[in-house]
Amino acid sequence: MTQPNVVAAHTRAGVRTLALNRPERLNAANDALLLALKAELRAADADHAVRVVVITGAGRGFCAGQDLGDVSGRGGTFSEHLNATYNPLIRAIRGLSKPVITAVNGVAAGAGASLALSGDIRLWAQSASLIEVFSNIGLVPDCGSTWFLPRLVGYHRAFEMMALAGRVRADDALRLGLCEQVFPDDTFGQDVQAYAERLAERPANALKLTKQALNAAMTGTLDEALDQEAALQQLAGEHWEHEEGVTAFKEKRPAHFVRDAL
Ligand code: LHQ
Repeated sequence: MTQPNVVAAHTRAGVRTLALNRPERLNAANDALLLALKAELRAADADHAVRVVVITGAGRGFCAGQDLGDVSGRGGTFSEHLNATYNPLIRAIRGLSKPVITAVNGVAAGAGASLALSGDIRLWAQSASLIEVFSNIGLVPDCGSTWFLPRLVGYHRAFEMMALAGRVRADDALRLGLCEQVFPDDTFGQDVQAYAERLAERPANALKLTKQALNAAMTGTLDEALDQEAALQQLAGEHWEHEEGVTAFKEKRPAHFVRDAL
């Protein structure tokens, strides 16, 4: 069962918000938090009322990475730890059939930085920041940072960020493509909810297939992408969302993509 004390969940207007909830540790991750977050993601994926998932942090931090007070004595090797907890979580986010927004309300460090980058849409508060902090403690970046970051900023800038563990602030993050939007701190929660609700009104099936296509295209060839697009377009074209979109266009009215069944 999910422990509500480590991940707080609520749903409004098709948007399920999952707030990492260890604010006194800047939401540093322990096993309970990681397992709870993964369980919440699985539940959100299965729930037809949920059209968008938001991951954010309670308090002034987003996520300070692995809880360093929880490492020694936990048993297992580093790679076992990653394979058992963090990696399934990152895979769950990338594989979720619904858009995931990472709403970065404060500092995102280490595995927390990877988590911040893993969303389909990344929204930042003005005071948020990201630190590839791993080298400060003699570790290599994990949880997908070595995959996400060079694709966003190129090899050289990624290496510099990882080697020097500098803090990237919101304006630079926007310029570098680490986030899509920056909102003021004092309206961040409302702005994220409004953005997510706008996304929730989009055609869910088309977005699911788009996410699938983009994820595959990130590692494939043009030939593979063309084949994949043709296959997925067939599925999209047979879905009621397509008919609704075309009908709405012809009738010069907004399309209505929210129905009980997908
Ligand atoms: C924390 C943490 C934290 C515990 C802040 N743990 N308490 C690693 C190992 C194994 C396998 C899996 O993968 C990984 C991946 C990783 O994530 S490695 C990276 C681990 N994270 C870090 O090294 C970050 C450590 N934290 C910091 O560098 C700073 O706290 C940052 C830059 C995040 C924020 O600095 P400040 O805004 O100045 O806050 P603070 O340092 O005062 O922290 C506030 C409190 O949170 C403080 O507790 P206290 O009781 O003194 O108020 C910190 O001890 C605690 N905290 N991060 N990761």
